[in-house]
Amino acid sequence: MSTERSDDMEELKIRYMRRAIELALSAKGHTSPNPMVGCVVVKEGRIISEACHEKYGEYHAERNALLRCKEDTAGAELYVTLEPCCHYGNTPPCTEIIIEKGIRRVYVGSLDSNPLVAGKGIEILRQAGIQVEYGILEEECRKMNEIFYHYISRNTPFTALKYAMTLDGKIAAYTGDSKWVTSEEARNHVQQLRKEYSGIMVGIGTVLADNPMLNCRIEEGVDPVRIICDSNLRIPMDSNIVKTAKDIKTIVAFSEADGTAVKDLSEPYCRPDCDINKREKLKQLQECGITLIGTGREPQVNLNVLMQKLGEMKIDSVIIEGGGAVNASALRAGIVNKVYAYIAPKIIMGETSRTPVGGRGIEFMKDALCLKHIQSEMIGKDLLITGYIEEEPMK
Ligand code: AOF
Ligand code: ZN
Repeated sequence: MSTERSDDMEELKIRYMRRAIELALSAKGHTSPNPMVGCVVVKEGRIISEACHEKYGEYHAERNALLRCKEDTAGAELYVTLEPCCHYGNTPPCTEIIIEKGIRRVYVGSLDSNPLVAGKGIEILRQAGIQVEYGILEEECRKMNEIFYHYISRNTPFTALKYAMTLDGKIAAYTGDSKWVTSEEARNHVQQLRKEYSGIMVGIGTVLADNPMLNCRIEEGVDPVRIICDSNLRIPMDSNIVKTAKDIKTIVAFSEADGTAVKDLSEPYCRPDCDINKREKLKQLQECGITLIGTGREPQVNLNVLMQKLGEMKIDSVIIEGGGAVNASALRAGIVNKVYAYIAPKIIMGETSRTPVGGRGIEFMKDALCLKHIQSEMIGKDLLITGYIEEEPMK
């Protein structure tokens, strides 16, 4: 084959995979805890069908594309952003329908690290005489499913810390006024993130100070599960969170220090030495539709225990939106994987004005948490810096 021709083919593969990625991303916020996957079927240099995995529990991208195809698929090529599955889950294996429909060649973006698949999907296709090539736009395919790749191998949520601060590192004026640090564009960007993450977590301090809703206020948005870290059950019964808990799934995580314990949602949910007020508060919160998670007898919510429990509840990702105390605890506990820092070109001064991460802090610069794979972009007038943290608790 001439070099020119093979260059053209490489270009085509990239073009079709790019289209498959686009399709995958169109289902953002609807597939959790499954990955986003897109698929394109090509015959004689023409796309004859395309689809994505639209919703958790429903058909996968390949099955959708092949079933919806109006033309004969025999001898066609299939582009898919993730290795086709070969197991019976909510749906039958994609490898089966790919073989059945006479596909000649399969191009895969990234391998699936679900232990039920992990290379076996490709092997089965090859055994059936189908040519398989993988690794096309691999990095992009992996990155778009960073939540899935984390969750499938650890069973705890992929966790991001998000904050917005001024150029001099403050999240509010000394009076506590924080409306607004960043521009409308940046705040809309945060709404998009809320659609991508299954859970949103704040500390009780934020609930008491701002009385937030923590919902997703964009068109076709999906509300994340709200998670409040409230060691001593201080959340007001008339707060927006409690008042809307019947409509938006809400979890309150608390400390079982004085004998409180929630085993399940039926009584008795307290140990005999539980403080009577706490017992009453738990009952009231439960009646409002709130799920209660006790994380052990330490005085503060144990974030590692909480993450395990959230993982068991199929919450594959959490975005932490402060305040400073929870942010610091999360970093100390080593549960933060990614940071989104929005920086507004404003200077507000004030020694006592609050900063995004509180806590005791570190003693020496050499102990700083360092981020890697840093990226930056302007969102309107504000700068967004993202980066990843090694999964190790701080000393
Ligand atoms: C694919 N194409 O579009 C997706 C795949 O419970 P199930 O049946 O939905 O299976 C979920 C698993 O299947 C998920 O963990 C991942 O390994 C794979 N997802 N595979 O071939 C798709 N969404
Ligand atoms: Zn599948």
